[in-house]
Amino acid sequence: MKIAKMLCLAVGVALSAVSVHAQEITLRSADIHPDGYPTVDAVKYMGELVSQRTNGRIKIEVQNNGTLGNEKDTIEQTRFGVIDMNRVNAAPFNNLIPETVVLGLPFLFRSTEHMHNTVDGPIGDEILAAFEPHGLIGLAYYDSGARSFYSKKPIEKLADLKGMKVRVQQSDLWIAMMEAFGANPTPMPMGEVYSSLETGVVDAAENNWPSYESARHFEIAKNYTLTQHSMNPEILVISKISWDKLSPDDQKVLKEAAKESVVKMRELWSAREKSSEEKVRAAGVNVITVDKAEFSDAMKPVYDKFITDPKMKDLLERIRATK
Ligand code: GTR
Repeated sequence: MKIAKMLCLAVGVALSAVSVHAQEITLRSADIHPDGYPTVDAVKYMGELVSQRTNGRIKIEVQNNGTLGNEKDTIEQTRFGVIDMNRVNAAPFNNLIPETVVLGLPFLFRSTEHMHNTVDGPIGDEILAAFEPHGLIGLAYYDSGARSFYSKKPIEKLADLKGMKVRVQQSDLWIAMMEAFGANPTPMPMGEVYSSLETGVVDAAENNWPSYESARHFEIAKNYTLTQHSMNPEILVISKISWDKLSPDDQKVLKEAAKESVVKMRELWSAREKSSEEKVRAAGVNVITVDKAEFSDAMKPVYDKFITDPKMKDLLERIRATK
């Protein structure tokens, strides 16, 4: 009788372990971009891989279009486990995680290849590791091209930015950068830029071709000036609270799928950069080329302000030395 009871207990424990193990998990992932934007499709692709590799047990549900809130707010919600995953640009992490600042520094990356070699190697890993003490696990970097100004009045030289009200991302680095360009920075979430341009709260903003196109800012700010002042990448994170609930095997599946989604994203990105550029050019946007040296020469105060301690100096030097 005693043995039978013990057996029953053992079977019960084993069964409950199985059911805990087989529990379905749905990870909600935030993104401000619309359907079809490369960041959105990349995380969906990662979700397909994860679902295949866990026999449908783990799913990623991408809630894009900013339905979960603006980037700064969703970062906080991700830190507290309200949102599981988040694809955000590096900029809104800057004030929280100083290591991310180096990635957005003006005129730092010499080419897409230089940026890839930096984020794909030990420097990229080191910056992702800096997320953990802040309740986030960094999973991957995605491309974001180069950011350039767009404005109602054409910007043809540095002096044209003088006193211009320019929307920037919510980051002290970006505020300092605009001040160094001579502009008047107005930080705000991306979702407010269209109406702010429309009503004259700002005269200009800056972004890559795909965002300029997809957010339809080209309809109001019809001059796009190829300053290409920053190649700040996108970052995919998962809440440490959600991460810690996963088994080491499941964590491995997620990490690998995130890495594979980077390859896919880069293909999607280069195609989208071209199609977005074509679309806005066809819509009659005035594309302006400038003397980039004039703009980059004005950036010394930004480096002086943010690259102060030995750790940041070392990071910067290693990025510069990367091929
Ligand atoms: C886009 C980026 C977004 C957001 C946006 C912005 O290029 O993909 O995550 O940072 O720029 O300017 O707010």
